[in-house]
Amino acid sequence: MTFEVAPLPFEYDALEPHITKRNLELHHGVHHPAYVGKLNAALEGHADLQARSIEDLIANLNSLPEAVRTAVRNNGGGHLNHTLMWEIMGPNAGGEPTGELADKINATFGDFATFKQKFEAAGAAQFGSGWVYLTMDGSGNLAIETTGNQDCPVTEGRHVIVINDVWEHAYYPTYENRRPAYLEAFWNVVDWSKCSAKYEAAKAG
Ligand code: MN3
Repeated sequence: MTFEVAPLPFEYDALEPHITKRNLELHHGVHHPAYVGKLNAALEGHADLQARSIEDLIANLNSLPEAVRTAVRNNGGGHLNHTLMWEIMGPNAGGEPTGELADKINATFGDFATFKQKFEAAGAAQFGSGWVYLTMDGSGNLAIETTGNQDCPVTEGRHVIVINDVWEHAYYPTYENRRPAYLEAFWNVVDWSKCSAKYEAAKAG
């Protein structure tokens, strides 16, 4: 078995004008598959590792054989991060979270507007390439965090609820160098029902 990029459940032009068709063609059609190709190349001959899920490999990164650990960290991390992001995006999305996730965001950050502001600020402040997340730990605490390159909070035992890519390739075709504009527009493509599903799954462990 080799890892594969799942098709998007919407067309490449479905997120316009927030993310252009060309931007998504490059990001989902070229960048993400490049990570998967390198991951598969690194795991050739490791049938035991190929049989595991990408979440399992990234969660247990530090117990993987040293010969493949860096390749899995970078390219497996790239596969998992992108997969998690596509899963919470959609057309006709945006708005606000509802139910328990909304309550938890309000209790943690004060209100939804403050949460968005802090998430955008964290994404803008991440130096160089990386990611910005809303995560939940094993005790149910929410936090905004960032990683560099393709590191993922799943390695640290946390669950990803909301995720955005701040590598230049994620926004340059639509926004050129204006990362803050992209971070602000991101909310229009977040499908909060999908984020709530991730929250419920995280609660279940
Ligand atoms: Mn990317």
